[in-house]
Amino acid sequence: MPEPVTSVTFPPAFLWGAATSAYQIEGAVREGGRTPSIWDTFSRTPGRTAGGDTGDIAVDHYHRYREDVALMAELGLNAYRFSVSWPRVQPTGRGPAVQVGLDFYRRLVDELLEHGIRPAITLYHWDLPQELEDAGGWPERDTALRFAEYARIVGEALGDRVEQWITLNEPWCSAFLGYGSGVHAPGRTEPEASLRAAHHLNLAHGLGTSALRSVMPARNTVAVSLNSAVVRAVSSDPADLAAAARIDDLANGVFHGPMLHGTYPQTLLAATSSVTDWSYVRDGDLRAVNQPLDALGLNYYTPTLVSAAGADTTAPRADGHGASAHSPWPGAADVAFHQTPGERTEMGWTVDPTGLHELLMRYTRQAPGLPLYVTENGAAYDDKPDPDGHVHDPDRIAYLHGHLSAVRRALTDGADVRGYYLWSLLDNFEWAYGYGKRFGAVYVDYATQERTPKSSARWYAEAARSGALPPVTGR
Ligand code: IFM
Repeated sequence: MPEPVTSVTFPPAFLWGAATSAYQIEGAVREGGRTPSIWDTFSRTPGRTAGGDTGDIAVDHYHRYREDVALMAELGLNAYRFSVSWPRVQPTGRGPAVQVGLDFYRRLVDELLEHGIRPAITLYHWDLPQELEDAGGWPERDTALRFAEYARIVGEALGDRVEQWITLNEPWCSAFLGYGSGVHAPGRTEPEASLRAAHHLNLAHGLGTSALRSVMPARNTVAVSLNSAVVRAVSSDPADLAAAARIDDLANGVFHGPMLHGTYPQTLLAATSSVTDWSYVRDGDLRAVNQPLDALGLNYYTPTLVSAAGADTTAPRADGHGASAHSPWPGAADVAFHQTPGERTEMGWTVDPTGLHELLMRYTRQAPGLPLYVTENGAAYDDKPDPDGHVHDPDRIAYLHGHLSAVRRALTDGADVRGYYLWSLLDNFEWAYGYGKRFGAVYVDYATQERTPKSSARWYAEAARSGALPPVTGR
């Protein structure tokens, strides 16, 4: 249900953006000296992605970036969050950069700036160079050191023209879907390795932040984008509350603990002690991870509902992170996941804007004074053009209205939210789901690569233009 419109409008400086990531949109995987990332390898492995889909062509943004920037300008967006492909810039994950790769991003940034759109760079959105995975991947400490070198290279090349920087996107997915449940690249199912990966992603964030700051103008900002979970218990039974606290540690505390407070939660260390001894956390690591941040990025889609494993509940079981015989939650075999009641998107994720408000207020309390950005929020629906070629997506409009209303309510309640990036600008490669799930505000015909703004894109453009939310129509 959309929240009622109030008289509160968004601040004039609010960023109305859209987000994408390199492997999901660029294509051109063999051009300019780019080498395979773990997602190239994973998606080419039979059975790993729906329909065997890969990002080989994706939506061909590498060749069509000018058209895509023009589209953003036409929609009146004033910010664009994209990621740099590590194997396009530093193919082996070590050593000197490839100029052609850096030049692509320089051209993209210049095009954005010419159109008055503020670029925000994410350095790592899951496309680890395959050579680094062959050397052990994120469970290995060296990968964090390699990331810092890569961060310095990109910071040096683009720090003069890009002010907003994000080290990692959703490290939870990299660690626990990549090395735990295996539904993401590299597809490993090793609980101990997933916790090692989490620590080395934290270290990469800290070392990368320092590397960026050592080469960039002081005015630039550095943040991280976390998919912090809004974890709710099915009841106030102490066992269910304990299950929720356990998942909160594994989804949130494992990253924001060291990043914001310089420590892992004691409860996390205790709950995972049968899986790992955490001996890879070396002296000085937590200080290195705990760099002061300029902002925090939050990605939100749906809340997470849990109970104690044996709880007597009728809520259907699902954790929303894809089918696997292996759990992405190390040390939490005694927790059960449930489908939150209510309307769902094409991903099966429940639409619940109250979770976004809760998340923004949580970090307002937990990190007072730290500016917040919603760096991803959006929904997949089964969009299709009508006979006239128009794509009407009133459900997405309602989703955006509900979630932007929640942002606005958080602003009223004192959260310092500076901007919102809709996921996603374009329909694109939705990882293990392939091209079957459409998150774009702009429809892409994958056969012709033709772009058609959906009605939600027009709705969002009007919100960006006016700084207030138009009503939801057409449902
Ligand atoms: O498509 C992804 C994105 O890459 C990371 N956050 C969630 C999105 C939707 O699943």
